Amino acid sequence: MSGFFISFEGGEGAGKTTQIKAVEKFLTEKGYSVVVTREPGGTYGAELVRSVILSGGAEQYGTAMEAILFAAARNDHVEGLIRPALEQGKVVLCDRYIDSSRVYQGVTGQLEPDFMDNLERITIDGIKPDLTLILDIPAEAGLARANLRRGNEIVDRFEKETLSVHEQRRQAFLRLAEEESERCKVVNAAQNIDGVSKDILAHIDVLLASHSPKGA
Ligand code: Z5A
Repeated sequence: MSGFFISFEGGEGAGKTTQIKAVEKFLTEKGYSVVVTREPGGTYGAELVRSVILSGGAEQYGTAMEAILFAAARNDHVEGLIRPALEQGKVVLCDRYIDSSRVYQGVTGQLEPDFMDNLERITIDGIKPDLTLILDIPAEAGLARANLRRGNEIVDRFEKETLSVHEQRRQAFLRLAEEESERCKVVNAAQNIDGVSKDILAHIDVLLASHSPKGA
């Protein structure tokens, strides 16, 4: 693998999509070939699964089934888009990845750690991010941003959950960052957009200093 893989994680409205655009511009200007993608989704099949899950269509089958659907979408995404892009020396910027499954299905979905670990191992087959940026913001503030942006559109399967569940997820992301501190960097996402970008780009500079993809 000669490219880089960077994932962006955090709760609703943390600013992942906004910051990915800034990072894409920064890296493209430096001459990197950048692929922006998201989960669930990123390939034709995974986008189909996305609409089933986020509409709430799979909720009736239980959390384990939803975890399996996220994993199926992820496997298609990894093999159809992420692995080939990394092999071509590209930089992949992904809006959510394994840590979202660990937090949403594993922690707040209360699925067995062994089940989650095995599912992840089989699904990603070695494709782990080089850097994961965890955008941290109090759940209430993130939801307020997401609500403002959504306007009259209906809330999705996960947004509709209680504030306390959203806050548990925030704490779970922070614990994960402590457990995998080499890979995961926490960024204060409650700052203004430029302040968040500045902190993110500082982490990316460190990554660039230690790697040099073929495509650059
Ligand atoms: N999910 C899961 O359960 N398991 C999994 O394995 C995976 C996912 C992969 C996908 O939702 C859902 O699937 C997600 C988890 C679950 N739960 N939900 N809901 P999604 O992709 O549709 O949505 P999201 O990932 O939660 O993203 P989001 O709500 O769109 O938030 P965001 O991308 O982090 O934020 P944004 O769109 O960049 O910004 C939101 C608004 O805030 C927007 O108007 C911005 O202009 C504004 N903004 C952004 N940054 C700032 C700052 N710094 N200050 C002020 N305003 C800002």
